[in-house]
Amino acid sequence: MISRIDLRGAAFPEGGIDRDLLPRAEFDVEAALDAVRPICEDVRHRGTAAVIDYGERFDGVRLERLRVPAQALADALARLDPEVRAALEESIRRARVVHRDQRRTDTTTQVVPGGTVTERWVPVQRVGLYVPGGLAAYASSVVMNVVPAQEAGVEGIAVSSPPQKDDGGLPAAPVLAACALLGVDEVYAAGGAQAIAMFAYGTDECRAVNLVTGPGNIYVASAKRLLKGRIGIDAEAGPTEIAVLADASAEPGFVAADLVSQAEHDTLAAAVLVTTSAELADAVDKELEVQVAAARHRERITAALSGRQSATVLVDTLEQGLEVVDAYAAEHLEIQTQDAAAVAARVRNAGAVFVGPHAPVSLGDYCAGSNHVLPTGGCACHSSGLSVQSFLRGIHVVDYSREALAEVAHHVVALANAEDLPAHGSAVTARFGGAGAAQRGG
Ligand code: HSO
Ligand code: ZN
Repeated sequence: MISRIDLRGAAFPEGGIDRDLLPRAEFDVEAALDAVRPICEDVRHRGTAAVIDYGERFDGVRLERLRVPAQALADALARLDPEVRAALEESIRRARVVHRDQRRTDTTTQVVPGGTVTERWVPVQRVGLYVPGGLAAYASSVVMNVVPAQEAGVEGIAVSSPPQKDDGGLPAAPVLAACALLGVDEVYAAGGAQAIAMFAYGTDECRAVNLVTGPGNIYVASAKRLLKGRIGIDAEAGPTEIAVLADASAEPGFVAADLVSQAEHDTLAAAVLVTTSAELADAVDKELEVQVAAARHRERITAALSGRQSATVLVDTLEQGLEVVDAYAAEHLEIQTQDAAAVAARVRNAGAVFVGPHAPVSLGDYCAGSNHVLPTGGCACHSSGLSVQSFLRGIHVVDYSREALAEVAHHVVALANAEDLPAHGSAVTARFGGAGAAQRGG
C-alpha cells in the first residue's frame, strides 16, 4: 500500500541531501491566486454583501448577517456532549499551562552607562482566527489558535468558520461550543478566501484585524498569501504530514497506528516511515493492511498512504535517517528508536517532535499541551508552529542620555559619511552645536 524508497548503499552528499528526494503532495497555492484575487477585491469593495454572496455560492447557504448571535454560542455549549466538554476543558487547561510559560518578559540591556535598549513584547491588537469547515471543522483547532492568542494578551479575538448548510447557516456546532468554552464571543459564519478578505479589509460587521492565523484549504492559503503584508499570517498550512524515524526496536503496531491516524485527515495527507530496519518496514506493511481494513475512514486512508506523498524509506544508519527527516522537515516527526530522547535532540527540522513509544502525534493533536498548528510542506526548516510568540511583537525602545550620545557621536558620523548619508551624522552633531559637522567629517 505504501511505496518504498531504498537508500541503502546510497551516497549521502556532504552538506545534506536534496529536500525533493521525498515527494510531497501537490499544494499549488500559486495556482489558486487567479480565482482568489477577484473574491478579495469584491469583499474589499462590497464588504459583508460580497461575503454573503460567496457564502451562498460556495457553502450553499444565504445568510442575513455573518456575526453569530451570542445565544447560538451558548446553545452549542449547552448541547455539547459532557464527555467531549470534559476533554476539551482538559485540552484547554494543558495548552494554557504550556503557552503561559511561553510568555516573554521585557529585557533591558545597558549598552553603556546612560544608554539602554529595551525589548518590549507587545501583543498584536486584533487577530482573526480561521477554523475550516466540512471535514476539518475541529473544535481542537479553536483551542490551538485561541489559547496562545489569549496567553499573549491579544485584546481582540475574532473567529471565522464556514456556514454549514445543515446547521441553519451557523458554523459547525463543536467550533461554536469551543469558542463559548474559551470565552470568545466574536464569531463569524464565513469561510474560504472571502473570510480572509473580510478579516484583512474589514467590513461594516467585522473590524479589520492585524493578523490572521489558522489552517484552511487551498483558497484560504492563497488568500493569506495574497493579503500578507496588509495582514500578518502564520505559516501557510497544507495537508498534514507525519514522519516516523524508527529502528528495529520500534513496535510495528504503534508505528502503523500513528501513520494511519494522520492519513485519516485527508487523501493528500502524507505518512513517511524512515527506518534502518527492513524487518520493521515489512512488519509495518503487514500492520497497515490489517489496521486500514478495520478503519472507519479506510478509503481516505488508503488514498493517502498509497499516494505519491507517502513512502517508507530504508537507510543504513540512524545518522542517515536523521539526514532524511531533516531534509523532509515534517510537520510532525516521531522518534521511535532506542535512546529516543538523544536522537530527538539531534533533529533540526520538524514542526513538532514526539519522543518514544508513548507520545503519538494524536496526543499532540489534542491533549499534550503542545500546539497542533504547525508548519507543513517543508516550511518547518524556516518556521515554527503557533505559539504565544506568534501573537507578539518585540519593540526596541532606545533610551540614551546626552553623555552617552556624545560618546558615540563620532562613530555615527563616520558610518553616515561612509554611506554618503551626511544628514544622518548631522542629526547627531546638531545636539552638540554643530549641524554642519558631519559634512566636514568632524
Ligand atoms: N493533526 C492535525 C490537527 C488535528 N488532528 C486536529 C485532529 N484534529 C494537524 O496538526
Ligand atoms: Zn490530527
